[in-house]
Amino acid sequence: MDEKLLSIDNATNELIKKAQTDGVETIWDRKANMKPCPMGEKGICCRICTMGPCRITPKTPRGLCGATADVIVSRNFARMVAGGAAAHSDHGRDIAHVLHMASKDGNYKVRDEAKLIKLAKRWEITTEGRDIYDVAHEVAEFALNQFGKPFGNLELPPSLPEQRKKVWEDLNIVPRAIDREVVTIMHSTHVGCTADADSMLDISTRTALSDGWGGSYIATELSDILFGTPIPRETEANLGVLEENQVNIVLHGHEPSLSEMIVLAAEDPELVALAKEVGADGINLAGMCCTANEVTMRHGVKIAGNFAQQELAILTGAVEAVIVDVQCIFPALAPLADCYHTKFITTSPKARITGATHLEFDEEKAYDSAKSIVREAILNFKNRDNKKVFIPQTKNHATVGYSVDAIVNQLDTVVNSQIDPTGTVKPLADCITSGVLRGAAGVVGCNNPKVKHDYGHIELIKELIKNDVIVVVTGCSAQACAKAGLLSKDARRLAGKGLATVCELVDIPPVLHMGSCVDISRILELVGEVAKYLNVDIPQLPVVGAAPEWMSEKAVSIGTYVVASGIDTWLGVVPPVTGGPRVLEILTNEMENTLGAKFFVEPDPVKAAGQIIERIEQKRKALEEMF
Ligand code: SF4
Ligand code: MSK
Repeated sequence: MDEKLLSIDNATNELIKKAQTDGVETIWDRKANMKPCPMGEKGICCRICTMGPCRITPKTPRGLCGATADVIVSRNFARMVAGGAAAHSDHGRDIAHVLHMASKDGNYKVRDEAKLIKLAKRWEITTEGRDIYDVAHEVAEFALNQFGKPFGNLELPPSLPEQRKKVWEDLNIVPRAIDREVVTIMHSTHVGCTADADSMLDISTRTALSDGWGGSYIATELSDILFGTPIPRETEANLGVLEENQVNIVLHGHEPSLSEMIVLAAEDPELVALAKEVGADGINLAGMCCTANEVTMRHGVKIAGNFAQQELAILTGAVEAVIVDVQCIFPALAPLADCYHTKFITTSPKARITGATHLEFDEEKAYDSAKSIVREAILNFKNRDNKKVFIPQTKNHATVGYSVDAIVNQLDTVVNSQIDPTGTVKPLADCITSGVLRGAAGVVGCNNPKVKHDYGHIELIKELIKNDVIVVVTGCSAQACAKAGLLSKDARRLAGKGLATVCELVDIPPVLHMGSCVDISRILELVGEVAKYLNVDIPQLPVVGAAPEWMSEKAVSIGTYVVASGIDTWLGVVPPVTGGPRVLEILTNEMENTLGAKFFVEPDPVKAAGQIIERIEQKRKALEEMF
């Protein structure tokens, strides 16, 4: 591997070169010029009040108010959790509002009635003899109440093992209403409130749990009800999926309420005809970041790339529009789009960006709204400058869409044949207890230019599957795997003997695509169900989490709820907490005593894989003694 290359992905390196030729900048140019603040890196800069900013140094060990390094670091950490939990959960709330407006003749419909009924029963909502949309609206209202109910705790999903709940009860970290938890962090971190790192981290953990087992969980379940529960599908990934003779539209962001409508609109005969009229062969949709995961797992829409590649899509000169909603969108896309013909279209009042074309998506008139957005893209085809076009030829095949239901069904049909389907996680639990699979890893999260693009994800995952650890992926990690061919069934050749045998028998790739960032709730559900089946608590399972290239506040919330769920988590990028010795001690050591899991920080993915395998083997040993 050429050390000077910024990515392990050819398409990315080719387009970084094109950026130089075209005289435009990318995230990597800005990274080269940026001098990170050493205080910020350690988390010891406080801007909470205007007596500061206060920076902790040997000469100034306390802020003006007397806050210590640990107080400042823990407050900064808590605010990252609040930001992440707010983003995920507000996404969940928006989907609940969409379910609330769903109707038989409307734009949004119920696509998975069975899942709706199951959820209604769980929430004790009457289903018998009722119109399915009346049930849907009551389910939506119940979900919306989880955000702001004044009393009581969050309704926790049944996949949460009782033992785990007890741990949270004993630590007093069972989440209450989701908004309340986020607000509690903002209040507690205000000047003059919490000044105790231990307590701040407890509050952070409770808030993160309201995201993972609350807001994100709601986002996933209600999206499945509205848009269908994913099943395995074939697709392709990388910027090579863009087409020279088609109107290329890149869908980027997170919430499927927009992207689902764009998918429908792009098939509208009127718009397909318009595309032909302007000289294109058709309309080609490609996804980016989590929107890519949402639309590929439900429709097989091709994946253009992950987080770090968003500018590169515009750099191909072949994209008529980048349509975005919320989260993970570079403001840099606006000035970059000006250098090409691409229309950069924002659609959400929550994420307006200076320089972008804002076409607000109106959920009340979702289909018409989506059609006008797609029309803008089509009409822009005539402005494409062929001299500026370069579409890399790199793309790979991938199988995507492994929801929990899909995994259970797949195991059932193959392992038990159609004669004796269990409809449970028994076959998976058997593979783990027997040792055919050594364990499982959930590898998730973003790209971060502190790490060679995609290297952190791919090296780690290759090592794990080689050692018979089955891997499930979401977010930008899933797209890295799709591009690297790891989501293809052919990738079995890279797996160890046990994993390869299971993959062969069950007809799955060694790395399973489970969806977007909010769909980490699917991973929690799967792990929770296996633990319940074996009647153990989650930390007893040989299961780990990893975020090798994480960058967002959402990732901080995710890491925290994954650890609090009892799953050891490896971070490939050092979090801004190293300036707080007490905070560091709790996160990387003491949490194991209280929550049964902790954070590990290891930037080298090969070393991280070694540590993960060692940890998994320790847990296996204990588990084998039990069974
Ligand atoms: Fe400084 Fe305290 Fe204000 Fe933070 S809250 S800026 S440490 S005075
Ligand atoms: S999109 S949070 S860059 S995974 Fe969910 Fe990707 Fe990270 Fe955004």
